[in-house]
Amino acid sequence: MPLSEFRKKKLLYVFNTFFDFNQSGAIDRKDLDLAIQRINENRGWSADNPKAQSIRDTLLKMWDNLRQGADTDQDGQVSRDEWFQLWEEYAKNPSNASEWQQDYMSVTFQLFDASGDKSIDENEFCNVCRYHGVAEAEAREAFKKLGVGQEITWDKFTNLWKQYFSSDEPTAAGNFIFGKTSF
Ligand SMILES: [Ca+2]
Ligand SMILES: [Ca+2]
Repeated sequence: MPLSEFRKKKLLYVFNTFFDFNQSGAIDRKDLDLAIQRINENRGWSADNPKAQSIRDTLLKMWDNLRQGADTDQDGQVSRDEWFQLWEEYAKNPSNASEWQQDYMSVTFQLFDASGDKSIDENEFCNVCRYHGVAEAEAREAFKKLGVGQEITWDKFTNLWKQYFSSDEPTAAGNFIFGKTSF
């Protein structure tokens, strides 16, 4: 089954908001450096903070794996079409995610979970969404639509995350995991 327009919109939202930071239309090393800079700003970390270094190492490894798995034409960047192909492959069997996808899911959880207690509460969720340009009211609405109660545990998160990247169902709770309520 080809990628639906709905899923393409969700994929483009993540591509534009969380990966292609310099809006060049592709993901490359420059975006990664910007991402690291933004995380440090958001958390108030200096570049030599051990947590900053740990996230930096994780993201660098993720970038290498993403490039290996998705940069089909090997031009050093991941285009939108290459991004779509990556997730089209994923959706065929979400329980068999690549190492990159598993790392990405776990890093996303860590970014939301600012306090590091393995649970994301509404304020943590809204803070990260707001930082990426989602209005606070929309992020709070999205949190409600996730249907998780007070907090997103790792188990709930993994289910919602899978839905975001594989579901064609417009009312699936997982569609709201990045704070957007419509696409
Ligand atoms: Ca870019
Ligand atoms: Ca490429």
